[in-house]
Amino acid sequence: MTTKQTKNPKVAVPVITTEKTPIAQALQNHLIFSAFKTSEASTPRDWFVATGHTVRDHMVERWAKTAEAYNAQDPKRVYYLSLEFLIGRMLQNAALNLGIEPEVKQGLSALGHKLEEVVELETDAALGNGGLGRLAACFLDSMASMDIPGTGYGIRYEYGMFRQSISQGQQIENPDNWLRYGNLWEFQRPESHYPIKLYGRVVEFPTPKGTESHWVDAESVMAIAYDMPIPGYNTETVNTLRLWSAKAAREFDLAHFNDGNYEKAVEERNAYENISKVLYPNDASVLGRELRLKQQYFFVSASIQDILRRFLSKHDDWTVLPDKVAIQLNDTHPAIAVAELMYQLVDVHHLKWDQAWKITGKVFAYTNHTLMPEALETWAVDLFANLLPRHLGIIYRINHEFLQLVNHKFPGDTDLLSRVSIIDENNGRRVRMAHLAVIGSHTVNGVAALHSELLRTTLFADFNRIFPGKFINITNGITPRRWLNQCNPGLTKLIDKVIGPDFHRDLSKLRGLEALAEDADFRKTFREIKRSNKERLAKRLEHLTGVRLNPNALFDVQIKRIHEYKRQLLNVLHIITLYNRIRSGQAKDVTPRAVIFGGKAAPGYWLAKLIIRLINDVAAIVNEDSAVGDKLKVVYYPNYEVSAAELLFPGSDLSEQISTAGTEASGTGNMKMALNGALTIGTLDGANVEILEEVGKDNIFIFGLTTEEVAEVKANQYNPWDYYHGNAELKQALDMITGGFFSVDEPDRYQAIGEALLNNGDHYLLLADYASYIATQDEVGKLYQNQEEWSRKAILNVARVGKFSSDRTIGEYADKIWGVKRLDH
Ligand code: 62N
Repeated sequence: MTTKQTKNPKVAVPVITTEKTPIAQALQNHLIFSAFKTSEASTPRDWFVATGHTVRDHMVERWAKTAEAYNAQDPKRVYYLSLEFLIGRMLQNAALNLGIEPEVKQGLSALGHKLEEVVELETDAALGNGGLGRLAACFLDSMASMDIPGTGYGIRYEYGMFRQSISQGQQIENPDNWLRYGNLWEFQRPESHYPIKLYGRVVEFPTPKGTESHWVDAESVMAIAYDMPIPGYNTETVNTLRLWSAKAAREFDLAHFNDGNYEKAVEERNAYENISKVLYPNDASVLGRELRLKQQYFFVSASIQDILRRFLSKHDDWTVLPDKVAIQLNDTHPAIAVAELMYQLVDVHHLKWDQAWKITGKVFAYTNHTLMPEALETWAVDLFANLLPRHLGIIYRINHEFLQLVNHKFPGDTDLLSRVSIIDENNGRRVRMAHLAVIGSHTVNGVAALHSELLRTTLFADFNRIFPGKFINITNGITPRRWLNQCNPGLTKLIDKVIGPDFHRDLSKLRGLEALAEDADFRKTFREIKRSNKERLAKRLEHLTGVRLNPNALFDVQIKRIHEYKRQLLNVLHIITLYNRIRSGQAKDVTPRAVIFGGKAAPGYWLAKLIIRLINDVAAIVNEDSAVGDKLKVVYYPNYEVSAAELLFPGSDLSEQISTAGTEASGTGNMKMALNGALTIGTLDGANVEILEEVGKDNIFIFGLTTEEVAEVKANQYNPWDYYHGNAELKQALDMITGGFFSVDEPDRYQAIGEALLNNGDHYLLLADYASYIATQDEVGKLYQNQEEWSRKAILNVARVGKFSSDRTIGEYADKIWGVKRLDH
């Protein structure tokens, strides 16, 4: 028992700490006091509630202490602004990070329950699309684990990423009502709320000190904070993810209510509260909808107000702000923050423009995640002017001063001015958010070495001349807690046993495994673990799809969002090629393969949905063909999400990372696969390049054109027909798709795929890379027949990918961008 002083204590109130309560006891108490059930009446979900509360109690004590320590030490803090945090489930991760997983397991088992079953009852928090959102979640874990004072800011979407089901081979989208049964991990903070202005107009007032701008006649919506604890691994630190929810400033319009017009009375309220209703499920092309800009401004304005309130509670000198606050922009989605900080400093706190701009430029840094032109956010000036009139004015002034600077540095280069302007004048006047982010930030980083180099030489080449040194690389990483410890306990225990626990703090220590690749006994144990992970996966797949996989087959896995550039279709062409070889008797001793796909298509991305349908149509034919048997199976894992990934990565043998060189910024699934002992078949794209550097060329299967070669082929009038006519297997596979072999009831179903690949220029060069891919897949199949060699290489992969821990990544952000230090407890 400890004694805690409250502000005005009449008596000192003793606080009973969780240390004193055995976990089994706490579980039973919570079953009664939190789930309100007796043991006899309890359902499995009640045990989830009891377990969640028990683990949560251990977290909140440390959470409060962390907040106190930050408050007392007032260190520089980092704020990670992101429209997406794809955190998945919390229970097991929290228990693991807090170091109480074994006790929770024991406690449950003493009461007749299994932790593995209890954790399955938690709904994923799917507040993100894919890699970008998951990266944000890994970063939160690493910041907490490294005692870095870091806070995430985002939106508490009422509906997260849609849930995918597959019906007659096609994707069906269902709403993700993740809060239906409540959320154990969130704490509403009604005291932390801010008004957010929208619409209205700007009036200019002359004052003795110059003109003042006032944003007037604006509408207002409230942002209410919900906090989620982020426990560090093996440390006392528990950081915070603060998510904003929209609430109408008044419940409803009483005038309408009194008139008896009840619908009208709640309509307006609903319109405001829709701001935090649902995550946009587009992950590669921007729609330009007003509601999306509202979401962006809503969470950015609330976050900046919150950050400044915290700063002002300790300081009154604004020049100190950059010594206390670092703000990271996760892509351009929160880039309006640059204008919002200027608005707060100049209009609300009355700083001079020049001083405010100096401060702003020292606070922000921006991470770019894509080179794809269709994913670069721009807003029509008219839409912007209507919703955020004052911010458009601020952006115009930022732009004006920036263009003056450019003109001074490169006099007379008017083309350059129009290329770098924040306003694109060539497509009906649009605000380019990436330009605002670059100009308003002191540092801009790409997410893998190749990607960062391409940023400097292509997308941001002009800016790199204007701001030399601003553009750096920080290669992505993944948290080893979730992506090794938690999802692969068998492998983790084995590693613990042979090299000791140091790798938990420093993943590069996995290098200690290298020598064991030569040890036949070790290889055997390693294979047995992989085998049991594959059995676990096969069991789930059979339950979900009815397709039964042979765990002896090579599990060939491609799990990621569906996109033309990621080239799931190239994988399909390989499957059809194998199928044709088997049917024609050319594949007598082919390696049995199970090809597994998973991933969602954006609901409006018609061709991506057609690709899903093709995969399922091909699967239906191949899986039913008695001439094929166990040699080839194809399955689609429905509703790929974080919790599914935790099952899929450990159960994979082959990692498909086959995007066209120069298109995938980094990839992070590639890292998760290698860490769990899968070999990669991949192009020299994104972080694959660095995985190759780490594991060595003998332990990875690289194929296809390089980025330079892609550019060259495209410059020399690439003609996919040449490849089609030049390769009989390719021609046969494509003809089967377009000729209706896999869609007899509707022979034209896949015409559009033929069009994209042959008549529309095959933008992602599938045909150019086909032969190289097939030849490399043949080598993969051959190697798999030598299980000793295969496991030797797989072990070397595990041993050599320690670089890709997000702890390393966050260490680099902390040193090179944020200037923040680890906190002492
Ligand atoms: C991924 F603005 N990006 C990269 F609405 N984007 O593709 C991957 F259109 O290579 C990286 O490894 C990963 O980031 C982490 O750096 C990504 O996931 C999105 O999800 C996204 C979401 C919305 C938009 C654009 C992109 C929008």
